[in-house]
Amino acid sequence: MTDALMNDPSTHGPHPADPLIALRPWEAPEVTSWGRLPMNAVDRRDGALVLDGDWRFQLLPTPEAPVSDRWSSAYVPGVWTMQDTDDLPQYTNIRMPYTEFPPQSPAAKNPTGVYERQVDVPAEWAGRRIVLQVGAAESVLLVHVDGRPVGISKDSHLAAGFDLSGVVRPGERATVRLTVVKWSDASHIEDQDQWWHGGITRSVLLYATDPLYLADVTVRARHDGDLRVDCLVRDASGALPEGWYVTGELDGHLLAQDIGFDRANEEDGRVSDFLGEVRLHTLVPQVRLWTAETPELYGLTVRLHRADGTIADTSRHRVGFRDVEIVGRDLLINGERVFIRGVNRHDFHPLTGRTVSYDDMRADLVLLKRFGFNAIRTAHYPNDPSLYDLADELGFYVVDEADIESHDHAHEIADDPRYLNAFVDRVSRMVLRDKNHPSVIIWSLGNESDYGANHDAAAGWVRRHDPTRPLQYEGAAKRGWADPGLASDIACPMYAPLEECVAHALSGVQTKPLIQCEYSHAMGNSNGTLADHWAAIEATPGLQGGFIWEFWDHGILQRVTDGRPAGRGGAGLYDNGVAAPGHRWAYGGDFGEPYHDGAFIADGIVFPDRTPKPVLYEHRELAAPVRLKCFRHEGLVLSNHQHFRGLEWLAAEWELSLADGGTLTAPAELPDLRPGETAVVPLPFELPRDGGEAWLTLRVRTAQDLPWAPRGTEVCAPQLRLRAAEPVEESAVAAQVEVDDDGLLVHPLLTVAPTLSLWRAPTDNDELGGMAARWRAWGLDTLVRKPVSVRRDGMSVTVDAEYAGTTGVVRHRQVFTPVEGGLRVDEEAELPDEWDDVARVGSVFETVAGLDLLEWFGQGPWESYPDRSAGAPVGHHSVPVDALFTPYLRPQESGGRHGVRRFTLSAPDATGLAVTLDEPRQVSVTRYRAEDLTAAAHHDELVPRPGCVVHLDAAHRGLGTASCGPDTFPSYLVPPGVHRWSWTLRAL
Ligand code: IPT
Repeated sequence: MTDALMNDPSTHGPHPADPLIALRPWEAPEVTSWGRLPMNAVDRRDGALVLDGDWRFQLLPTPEAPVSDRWSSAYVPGVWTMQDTDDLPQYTNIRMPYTEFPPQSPAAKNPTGVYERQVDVPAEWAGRRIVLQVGAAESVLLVHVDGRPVGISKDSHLAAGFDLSGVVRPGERATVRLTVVKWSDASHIEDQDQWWHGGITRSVLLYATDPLYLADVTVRARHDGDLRVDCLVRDASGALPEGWYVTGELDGHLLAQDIGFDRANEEDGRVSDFLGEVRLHTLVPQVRLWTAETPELYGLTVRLHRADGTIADTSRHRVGFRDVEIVGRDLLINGERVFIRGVNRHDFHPLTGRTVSYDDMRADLVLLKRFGFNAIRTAHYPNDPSLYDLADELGFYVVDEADIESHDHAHEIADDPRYLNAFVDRVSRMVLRDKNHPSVIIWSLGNESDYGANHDAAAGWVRRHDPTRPLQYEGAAKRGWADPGLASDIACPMYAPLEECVAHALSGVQTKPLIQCEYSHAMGNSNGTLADHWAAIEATPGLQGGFIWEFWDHGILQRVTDGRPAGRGGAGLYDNGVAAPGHRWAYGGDFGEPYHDGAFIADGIVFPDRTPKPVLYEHRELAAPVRLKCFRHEGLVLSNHQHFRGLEWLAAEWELSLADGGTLTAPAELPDLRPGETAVVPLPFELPRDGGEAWLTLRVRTAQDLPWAPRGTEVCAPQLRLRAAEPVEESAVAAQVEVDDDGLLVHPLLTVAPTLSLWRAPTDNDELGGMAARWRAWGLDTLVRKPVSVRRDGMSVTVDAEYAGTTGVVRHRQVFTPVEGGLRVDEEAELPDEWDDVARVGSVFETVAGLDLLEWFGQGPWESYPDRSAGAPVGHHSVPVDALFTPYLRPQESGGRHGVRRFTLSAPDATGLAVTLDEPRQVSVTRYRAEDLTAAAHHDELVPRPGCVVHLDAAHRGLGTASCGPDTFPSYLVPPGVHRWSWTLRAL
């Protein structure tokens, strides 16, 4: 290639002779980069030219296809798969979207985006070192400036810097071309369970430094106040000038140069001047420690001076003093064994696909804080840099995970020497970028990539470079939770059955903290048994928590009309978890992908618009910083269940809920308790003699405005039962109960009479766990009712019926008895022994239209199920019927309320019906029959019925997490045999 050709910005390229193309770096795993600057922890965002915005763009069918002069435009940062190209998002979990073996990619179809724009290089930058930084590009980035090849980078989730000092001229205009190849050798190690995209997903910057610059700053801040700052100084000329020096200042307090460090390096007599290394040091007296509960940060400024004292470069850091260590089988933060209440988080957005703004990330973390989370695993790659700043500031423990997942070809790649570079490159660059964040407490080598020599190589690098943090890797841990020789300091299984975890902790052979890297799979209506997990974790030394899978439902906002992603224009076209009319949340297959993994991408604790799912309230309660226990008759026992702080940041109020007497409140004084301490406090209320069942709740709220919650935000609501319900006998009165010839109740408020239901619209857990298939095989979804006899016995009518499935018959009896103001229904169903695990046993009926408000006494107000009800306190609740339903992306059983004692369903004019149950029961009131939900694939396909579909369940199966992980526990199953339940129905 001639110089003239290379320098001509108008050249249509990449020219075939372009070395960046000719080398075919997209199928060379050994090539992780070329011309790329070393990663470091100096933040250059301040003062940089931000090159975000519309770039000239064209999408080529392959990287070698000629670039034409037909440009469209694309927004940077952004993926082209969400921006009106023909290359649409595709979702696969484990399998690669193509059949080529690593390191190959599809030769004939490899979408390649060419981004180009002019940049005016500021004239003031004359004499300075000029760097282009591409925040992230997937999966291979090729950089040209003015037609000249500048560099190559791989790793779709880390930035790449390129020195343009000799390439661009200050005061002149340069043409920057970023070519992004979608499929490459690197795709095989970026096979994470998420949408496949192509593009530039984080900001592009151009910045300048003095020729003499801080190449890196490494901060070590220990919990004894010891602060060490290692600085790496470089000069663009290669040789360092004479006389430079570095100063540091921590919140106004000057750091000293560590002479010992200089002396230790003195051997060749030239020390720091030659090596460009210098260490600053200080000891901070009475240091305020950083923890997730107390995210205390100090401001550090590092200045690099020229010999004449003038400042050549400055780097600012926020420092958190804290220690992480493993002692025995405990992970300790500042010497304390902490519980890890974590979640796995992807960089996801329903409009951009992958690009997340600072405000988005802040909203994610604020929400997690409000719901009691204290930890994040950056599944499965380094997240956007701001995430770590926010985690430092708001208080989260972070497991920082490298961008390595070779799921489909895990075994081949883990030991493939061609990929050795990539493993070490990805892990080391993550560590170099994120090492100064106090929030990062553990490094992770990646996810689901088997275990091989490549992992050990990367682990070796980390252990040497950063001995201050443990590292983990699930693929290694799985070879033996206690084996000290493996590349994991944590036993970090995924979806391990709770009993196995407990058994390991009790076995006497445990050597490492057990913290599940993934557990409690949140797909659809899920997260059953979370409370059982936490009861075991808190009671069992050796267990320290885990990371729920996962934060997001990755539903992409899609226009139903043309099937395309709504993209950035879709802002505001969703509300409360639901897409606006004409739109839906797309999951796998919705973009016509030939291979996909369906709704498995919708497995988060929040909807795609970050609307919380009911499980969050469960989690919030399980993480409660204040707990309440009865203490005989002397009063109540309050405890501080935090690790590091008192209760001074909280305010509380007592609430007494009486089944038959409304709700009383009284101010509460929180005692001064250190972590782990308890105090006995007197009962705040004289319990009235009347009022029936009585529950005492402590509503705990934030006492001041906090960075993550305004004052008054509820933090938890621990509850105790003070008095049980008395059984009520409803005696028969002289009145008529009307049933038709088939024995079906005729009632003016019901459009469909109560019948037996054993079926629920399968949840994702029911489907993927195989339960739904069994239920269908038994015919539970198509039971055929056959009346056997209808007998009048005094005032009562007894209706016997049989419900036939394909493999058995249920005998069902309903006895209707008139009672004061209405009727009582006593029901009995006998299930055959073979039907040993059904979804529910109960009654279902439908009401007239217009009954739009549900008011109940029982658990609530949010959705709850038998194995997910710890966060739904008993009380008087009132919710519009339409708001009871949780709009899971793939319709399924939804909207249930556990522990309901009685309810009314009313119209605005206060007419309606009242139901009283014999015991606290699972109840659901929705606009949909189970069959409506079963038939729909997306929420927008559901057509609400005018009346309400009401289920009253004698027994309802737990939810479990069987879509990926253990099913619910046996105690939450619905057993065969006889079930009995009674209820009364009255008109209001
Ligand atoms: C595990 C993956 O690590 C995670 O990315 C996600 O796919 C999750 O499962 C399920 O949603 S791997 C699985 C094979 C246990």
